[in-house]
Amino acid sequence: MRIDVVSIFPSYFDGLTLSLLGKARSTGLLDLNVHDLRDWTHDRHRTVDDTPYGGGAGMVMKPEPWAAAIDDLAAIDASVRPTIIFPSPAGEVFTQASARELSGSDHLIFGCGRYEGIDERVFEYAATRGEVRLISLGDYVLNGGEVATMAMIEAIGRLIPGVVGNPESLVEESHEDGLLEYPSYTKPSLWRDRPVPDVLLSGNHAAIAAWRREQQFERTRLRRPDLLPGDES
Ligand code: ABV
Repeated sequence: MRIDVVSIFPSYFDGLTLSLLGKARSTGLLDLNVHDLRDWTHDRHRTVDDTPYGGGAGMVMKPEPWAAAIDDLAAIDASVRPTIIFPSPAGEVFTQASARELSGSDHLIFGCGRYEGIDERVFEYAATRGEVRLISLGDYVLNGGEVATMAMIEAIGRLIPGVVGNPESLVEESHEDGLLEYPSYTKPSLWRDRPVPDVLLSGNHAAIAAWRREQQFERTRLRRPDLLPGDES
């Protein structure tokens, strides 16, 4: 998979050289390219923002550098229509299902907005070059799209076949089956007066599987009832 990220703070993404995604990049499973939006400006001050028409607080990102960036990046592989993602608190909510779906893409482009937003015409223009998605991590506001993009790249990247060494570790995680994960324990079996649940030491694999399933339902009911069928919230 090829991923291009456009940001005015490209060094935010230095962390993606670490750990599993860093390995995936060096082995060629993930071709991640981070770009500075200002490289698509032409004025002496490398201007990316301007005052909003109609008035209001803050600045809006200008359309021209974004269009030039999208043109160049979409043309890199003309054989695929990229998915162009703009993190936005006004977008659809990102879930494990979104990550799964996007992990099957050949080319993702992330546009990281700052200030009060990006000129609306950029989204319309981008739709002439690829499949545009405005995506939110949740109902809170960040200072820009960079941190949201990093979270999405990590969630998507680890689902690319071969990135996570043991694929079985992916299936038992929270959200893959719509429920929260069961609790995990390791040695010692008694620690500061707290025992590991007996069933886990029993060697009875059917009983262990049943207990873990119950724990998944119980935790989901307590912490995330919205995930259970019949919840209208
Ligand atoms: C993108 N907040 S995504 C740009 N939750 C600015 C703020 C922001 C995003 C999110």
